[in-house]
Amino acid sequence: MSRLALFNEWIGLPPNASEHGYQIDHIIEFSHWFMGALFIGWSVFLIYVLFRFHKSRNPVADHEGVKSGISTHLEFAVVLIDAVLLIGFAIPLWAKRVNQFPEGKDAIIVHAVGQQFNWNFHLPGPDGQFGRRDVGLVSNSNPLGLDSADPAAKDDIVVLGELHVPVDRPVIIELSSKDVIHNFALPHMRIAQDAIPGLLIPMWFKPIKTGSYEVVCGQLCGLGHYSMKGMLVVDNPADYQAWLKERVELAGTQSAPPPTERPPGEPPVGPTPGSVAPPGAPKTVNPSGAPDGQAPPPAPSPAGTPH
Ligand SMILES: [Cu+2]
Repeated sequence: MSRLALFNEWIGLPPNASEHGYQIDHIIEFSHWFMGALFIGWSVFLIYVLFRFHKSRNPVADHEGVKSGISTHLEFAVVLIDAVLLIGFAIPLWAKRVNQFPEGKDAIIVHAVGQQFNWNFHLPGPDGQFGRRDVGLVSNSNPLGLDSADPAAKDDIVVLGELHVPVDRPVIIELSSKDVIHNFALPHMRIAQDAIPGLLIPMWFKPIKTGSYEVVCGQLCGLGHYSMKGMLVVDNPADYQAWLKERVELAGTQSAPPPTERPPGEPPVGPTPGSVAPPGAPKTVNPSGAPDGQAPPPAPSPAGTPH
Protein backbone atom coordinates (compact mmCIF):
# COMPACT_ATOMS: atom_id res chain seq x y z
CA MET A 1 0.00 0.00 0.00
CA SER A 2 2.64 2.50 1.04
CA ARG A 3 4.85 1.77 -1.97
CA LEU A 4 1.83 1.99 -4.26
CA ALA A 5 0.66 5.23 -2.68
CA LEU A 6 4.15 6.68 -3.07
CA PHE A 7 4.33 5.60 -6.67
CA ASN A 8 0.94 7.10 -7.45
CA GLU A 9 1.90 10.35 -5.82
CA TRP A 10 5.12 10.39 -7.77
CA ILE A 11 3.32 10.13 -11.12
CA GLY A 12 0.75 12.75 -10.06
CA LEU A 13 -2.32 10.62 -9.40
CA PRO A 14 -4.67 12.03 -6.78
CA PRO A 15 -5.33 9.70 -3.83
CA ASN A 16 -7.85 6.98 -4.57
CA ALA A 17 -11.28 7.30 -2.92
CA SER A 18 -13.27 4.46 -4.50
CA GLU A 19 -13.68 0.79 -3.80
CA HIS A 20 -12.38 -0.49 -7.13
CA GLY A 21 -9.72 2.22 -7.51
CA TYR A 22 -6.85 0.18 -6.10
CA GLN A 23 -7.23 -2.29 -9.00
CA ILE A 24 -6.81 0.54 -11.50
CA ASP A 25 -3.84 1.78 -9.50
CA HIS A 26 -2.21 -1.65 -9.62
CA ILE A 27 -2.54 -1.76 -13.40
CA ILE A 28 -1.19 1.76 -13.71
CA GLU A 29 1.70 0.85 -11.44
CA PHE A 30 2.53 -2.38 -13.27
CA SER A 31 2.29 -0.71 -16.69
CA HIS A 32 4.72 1.98 -15.62
CA TRP A 33 7.27 -0.49 -14.25
CA PHE A 34 6.90 -2.52 -17.43
CA MET A 35 7.41 0.56 -19.62
CA GLY A 36 10.42 1.50 -17.46
CA ALA A 37 11.96 -1.95 -18.01
CA LEU A 38 11.33 -1.72 -21.74
CA PHE A 39 12.84 1.75 -21.90
CA ILE A 40 16.02 0.63 -20.14
CA GLY A 41 16.19 -2.59 -22.17
CA TRP A 42 15.83 -0.90 -25.54
CA SER A 43 18.23 1.90 -24.54
CA VAL A 44 20.93 -0.63 -23.60
CA PHE A 45 20.29 -2.50 -26.85
CA LEU A 46 20.63 0.70 -28.88
CA ILE A 47 23.96 1.57 -27.27
CA TYR A 48 25.23 -1.99 -27.75
CA VAL A 49 24.28 -1.90 -31.43
CA LEU A 50 26.03 1.44 -31.94
CA PHE A 51 29.32 -0.07 -30.74
CA ARG A 52 28.88 -3.60 -32.07
CA PHE A 53 28.12 -2.50 -35.62
CA HIS A 54 30.36 0.55 -35.78
CA LYS A 55 31.98 1.18 -39.16
CA SER A 56 35.50 0.62 -37.75
CA ARG A 57 34.57 -2.95 -36.84
CA ASN A 58 32.53 -3.57 -39.98
CA PRO A 59 34.20 -1.77 -42.88
CA VAL A 60 32.19 -3.76 -45.43
CA ALA A 61 28.42 -4.21 -45.28
CA ASP A 62 27.33 -7.73 -44.36
CA HIS A 63 24.36 -8.75 -46.46
CA GLU A 64 23.65 -11.80 -44.33
CA GLY A 65 22.82 -9.75 -41.23
CA VAL A 66 22.13 -11.10 -37.74
CA LYS A 67 21.04 -14.73 -37.59
CA SER A 68 20.16 -14.96 -33.91
CA GLY A 69 16.43 -15.25 -33.22
CA ILE A 70 16.67 -13.61 -29.80
CA SER A 71 15.02 -10.34 -30.86
CA THR A 72 12.00 -12.24 -32.21
CA HIS A 73 11.60 -13.99 -28.85
CA LEU A 74 11.97 -10.73 -26.96
CA GLU A 75 9.40 -8.95 -29.11
CA PHE A 76 7.00 -11.83 -28.77
CA ALA A 77 7.39 -11.70 -24.97
CA VAL A 78 6.55 -7.98 -24.97
CA VAL A 79 3.44 -8.56 -27.09
CA LEU A 80 2.41 -11.43 -24.81
CA ILE A 81 2.70 -9.29 -21.66
CA ASP A 82 0.74 -6.49 -23.34
CA ALA A 83 -1.97 -8.95 -24.35
CA VAL A 84 -2.21 -10.37 -20.81
CA LEU A 85 -2.52 -6.84 -19.40
CA LEU A 86 -5.26 -5.92 -21.84
CA ILE A 87 -7.26 -9.15 -22.06
CA GLY A 88 -6.57 -10.48 -18.58
CA PHE A 89 -6.89 -7.30 -16.53
CA ALA A 90 -7.98 -4.10 -18.27
CA ILE A 91 -10.98 -5.40 -20.22
CA PRO A 92 -12.50 -7.47 -17.34
CA LEU A 93 -12.04 -4.52 -14.97
CA TRP A 94 -13.81 -2.11 -17.30
CA ALA A 95 -16.53 -4.68 -18.08
CA LYS A 96 -17.41 -4.71 -14.40
CA ARG A 97 -17.83 -0.91 -14.46
CA VAL A 98 -20.10 -0.84 -17.50
CA ASN A 99 -21.92 -4.19 -17.41
CA GLN A 100 -22.23 -5.47 -13.84
CA PHE A 101 -24.27 -2.84 -12.10
CA PRO A 102 -25.10 -3.13 -8.40
CA GLU A 103 -28.61 -4.29 -7.74
CA GLY A 104 -31.05 -3.43 -5.02
CA LYS A 105 -32.21 -0.26 -3.38
CA ASP A 106 -28.82 0.43 -1.88
CA ALA A 107 -27.59 2.12 -5.04
CA ILE A 108 -27.99 5.86 -5.58
CA ILE A 109 -29.05 6.72 -9.11
CA VAL A 110 -28.30 10.15 -10.50
CA HIS A 111 -28.65 11.61 -13.96
CA ALA A 112 -25.75 13.84 -14.94
CA VAL A 113 -26.26 16.06 -17.95
CA GLY A 114 -23.33 17.87 -19.50
CA GLN A 115 -23.70 21.21 -21.23
CA GLN A 116 -21.26 23.84 -22.35
CA PHE A 117 -19.77 24.35 -19.73
CA ASN A 118 -21.43 22.88 -16.68
CA TRP A 119 -22.61 19.66 -15.12
CA ASN A 120 -26.30 19.42 -14.14
CA PHE A 121 -27.45 16.73 -11.76
CA HIS A 122 -30.98 15.35 -11.62
CA LEU A 123 -32.06 13.25 -8.60
CA PRO A 124 -35.43 11.53 -8.35
CA GLY A 125 -36.36 12.91 -4.90
CA PRO A 126 -38.22 11.02 -2.14
CA ASP A 127 -40.56 9.15 -4.54
CA GLY A 128 -37.59 7.52 -6.23
CA GLN A 129 -38.92 8.32 -9.69
CA PHE A 130 -37.36 10.61 -12.22
CA GLY A 131 -39.81 13.14 -13.59
CA ARG A 132 -40.25 13.53 -17.32
CA ARG A 133 -37.81 15.79 -19.11
CA ASP A 134 -38.53 17.48 -22.39
CA VAL A 135 -35.98 19.35 -24.40
CA GLY A 136 -38.73 21.80 -25.46
CA LEU A 137 -39.07 22.96 -21.84
CA VAL A 138 -35.40 23.81 -21.40
CA SER A 139 -34.88 27.39 -20.27
CA ASN A 140 -32.51 29.33 -18.05
CA SER A 141 -34.63 28.58 -14.99
CA ASN A 142 -35.22 24.97 -16.06
CA PRO A 143 -31.86 23.79 -17.38
CA LEU A 144 -32.97 20.18 -17.80
CA GLY A 145 -36.46 20.84 -19.18
CA LEU A 146 -38.20 19.14 -16.24
CA ASP A 147 -41.93 18.80 -16.89
CA SER A 148 -43.71 20.33 -13.88
CA ALA A 149 -47.01 18.77 -15.06
CA ASP A 150 -45.61 15.30 -14.35
CA PRO A 151 -46.42 14.22 -10.73
CA ALA A 152 -43.10 12.34 -10.53
CA ALA A 153 -41.26 15.58 -11.25
CA LYS A 154 -42.73 17.51 -8.30
CA ASP A 155 -40.11 16.37 -5.77
CA ASP A 156 -37.22 16.01 -8.19
CA ILE A 157 -33.95 17.66 -7.35
CA VAL A 158 -31.93 19.51 -9.95
CA VAL A 159 -28.58 20.91 -8.90
CA LEU A 160 -25.95 22.71 -10.86
CA GLY A 161 -22.30 21.83 -10.39
CA GLU A 162 -22.32 20.14 -6.99
CA LEU A 163 -23.47 16.60 -6.34
CA HIS A 164 -23.64 15.00 -2.92
CA VAL A 165 -23.51 11.23 -2.44
CA PRO A 166 -23.30 9.11 0.71
CA VAL A 167 -20.12 7.21 1.55
CA ASP A 168 -19.95 3.40 1.20
CA ARG A 169 -22.94 3.12 -1.11
CA PRO A 170 -22.78 2.35 -4.82
CA VAL A 171 -23.51 5.35 -7.03
CA ILE A 172 -24.86 4.82 -10.54
CA ILE A 173 -24.54 7.87 -12.77
CA GLU A 174 -26.48 7.93 -16.01
CA LEU A 175 -24.82 10.33 -18.37
CA SER A 176 -26.15 12.40 -21.21
CA SER A 177 -25.42 15.73 -22.83
CA LYS A 178 -27.41 18.71 -24.05
CA ASP A 179 -25.02 19.82 -26.75
CA VAL A 180 -21.69 18.20 -27.60
CA ILE A 181 -19.71 15.20 -26.36
CA HIS A 182 -18.42 15.73 -22.84
CA ASN A 183 -16.70 13.30 -20.50
CA PHE A 184 -17.64 12.89 -16.86
CA ALA A 185 -14.30 12.28 -15.21
CA LEU A 186 -13.78 11.60 -11.51
CA PRO A 187 -10.01 11.25 -11.08
CA HIS A 188 -10.25 10.38 -7.36
CA MET A 189 -12.82 7.68 -8.09
CA ARG A 190 -10.70 6.28 -10.93
CA ILE A 191 -13.56 6.43 -13.40
CA ALA A 192 -14.57 8.45 -16.45
CA GLN A 193 -17.22 8.03 -19.12
CA ASP A 194 -18.33 9.97 -22.18
CA ALA A 195 -21.59 11.95 -22.10
CA ILE A 196 -23.04 11.84 -25.61
CA PRO A 197 -26.12 13.75 -26.85
CA GLY A 198 -29.04 11.39 -27.47
CA LEU A 199 -27.60 8.54 -25.39
CA LEU A 200 -27.97 7.58 -21.74
CA ILE A 201 -24.72 5.96 -20.67
CA PRO A 202 -24.48 4.51 -17.16
CA MET A 203 -21.38 4.09 -15.02
CA TRP A 204 -20.90 3.27 -11.36
CA PHE A 205 -18.46 3.43 -8.48
CA LYS A 206 -18.52 3.18 -4.71
CA PRO A 207 -16.93 6.04 -2.76
CA ILE A 208 -15.14 4.86 0.37
CA LYS A 209 -13.79 8.16 1.74
CA THR A 210 -15.74 11.27 2.66
CA GLY A 211 -14.54 14.56 1.22
CA SER A 212 -14.88 16.89 -1.74
CA TYR A 213 -13.62 15.69 -5.09
CA GLU A 214 -13.30 17.45 -8.39
CA VAL A 215 -15.43 16.49 -11.37
CA VAL A 216 -13.80 17.48 -14.62
CA CYS A 217 -14.80 17.32 -18.25
CA GLY A 218 -12.45 14.90 -19.98
CA GLN A 219 -13.27 15.84 -23.57
CA LEU A 220 -12.24 19.03 -25.28
CA CYS A 221 -15.79 20.38 -25.69
CA GLY A 222 -15.39 24.02 -26.64
CA LEU A 223 -13.85 27.34 -25.67
CA GLY A 224 -14.87 27.11 -22.02
CA HIS A 225 -13.82 23.46 -21.60
CA TYR A 226 -11.13 24.42 -19.07
CA SER A 227 -13.79 25.86 -16.78
CA MET A 228 -16.14 22.86 -16.97
CA LYS A 229 -15.66 21.65 -13.44
CA GLY A 230 -18.01 20.34 -10.83
CA MET A 231 -17.79 19.02 -7.31
CA LEU A 232 -18.60 15.60 -5.93
CA VAL A 233 -19.11 15.74 -2.18
CA VAL A 234 -19.02 12.38 -0.41
CA ASP A 235 -20.94 12.78 2.84
CA ASN A 236 -21.48 10.59 5.85
CA PRO A 237 -25.09 9.28 5.92
CA ALA A 238 -26.38 12.00 8.29
CA ASP A 239 -24.92 14.85 6.24
CA TYR A 240 -26.25 13.29 3.06
CA GLN A 241 -29.78 13.07 4.46
CA ALA A 242 -29.55 16.69 5.61
CA TRP A 243 -28.44 17.79 2.14
CA LEU A 244 -31.24 15.77 0.51
CA LYS A 245 -33.83 17.27 2.85
CA GLU A 246 -32.61 20.77 2.15
CA ARG A 247 -32.69 20.12 -1.60
CA VAL A 248 -36.19 18.62 -1.50
CA GLU A 249 -37.42 21.68 0.37
CA LEU A 250 -35.83 23.88 -2.26
CA ALA A 251 -37.27 21.86 -5.13
CA GLY A 252 -39.94 23.85 -6.90
CA THR A 253 -38.96 27.05 -5.17
CA GLN A 254 -35.56 27.19 -6.80
CA SER A 255 -34.71 30.39 -8.53
CA ALA A 256 -33.05 30.43 -11.88
CA PRO A 257 -29.45 29.28 -11.77
CA PRO A 258 -27.09 31.92 -13.12
CA PRO A 259 -26.26 31.60 -16.81
CA THR A 260 -22.82 30.22 -17.48
CA GLU A 261 -20.49 32.80 -16.05
CA ARG A 262 -17.38 33.75 -17.93
CA PRO A 263 -14.20 35.25 -16.57
CA PRO A 264 -13.92 39.01 -17.17
CA GLY A 265 -12.70 39.93 -20.61
CA GLU A 266 -13.76 36.65 -22.25
CA PRO A 267 -16.30 36.51 -25.08
CA PRO A 268 -19.82 35.42 -24.13
CA VAL A 269 -20.88 31.81 -24.53
CA GLY A 270 -22.62 30.84 -27.73
CA PRO A 271 -22.93 32.55 -31.07
CA THR A 272 -22.65 36.29 -31.08
CA PRO A 273 -24.44 38.50 -33.59
CA GLY A 274 -22.53 38.46 -36.82
CA SER A 275 -20.76 35.18 -36.10
CA VAL A 276 -20.54 32.39 -38.63
CA ALA A 277 -23.88 30.89 -39.73
CA PRO A 278 -24.20 27.10 -39.99
CA PRO A 279 -23.43 25.60 -43.39
CA GLY A 280 -26.36 25.93 -45.77
CA ALA A 281 -28.19 28.47 -43.64
CA PRO A 282 -30.09 31.13 -45.59
CA LYS A 283 -28.66 34.58 -45.52
CA THR A 284 -30.15 36.78 -42.84
CA VAL A 285 -32.71 39.11 -44.36
CA ASN A 286 -33.58 42.30 -42.61
CA PRO A 287 -37.36 42.54 -43.08
CA SER A 288 -37.60 46.22 -42.31
CA GLY A 289 -35.04 47.14 -44.89
CA ALA A 290 -33.36 49.29 -42.25
CA PRO A 291 -29.58 49.29 -42.14
CA ASP A 292 -27.97 46.60 -39.99
CA GLY A 293 -28.20 47.22 -36.28
CA GLN A 294 -31.19 49.57 -36.65
CA ALA A 295 -34.01 47.04 -36.63
CA PRO A 296 -37.35 48.40 -35.37
CA PRO A 297 -38.30 47.49 -31.76
CA PRO A 298 -40.76 44.64 -32.55
CA ALA A 299 -38.10 42.67 -34.45
CA PRO A 300 -36.78 39.63 -32.57
CA SER A 301 -33.46 40.26 -30.91
CA PRO A 302 -30.46 38.49 -32.42
CA ALA A 303 -29.56 35.06 -31.12
CA GLY A 304 -27.29 35.08 -28.11
CA THR A 305 -28.38 38.49 -26.83
CA PRO A 306 -29.72 38.25 -23.28
CA HIS A 307 -33.38 39.24 -23.03
CU1 LIG B 1 -17.27 19.39 -21.50
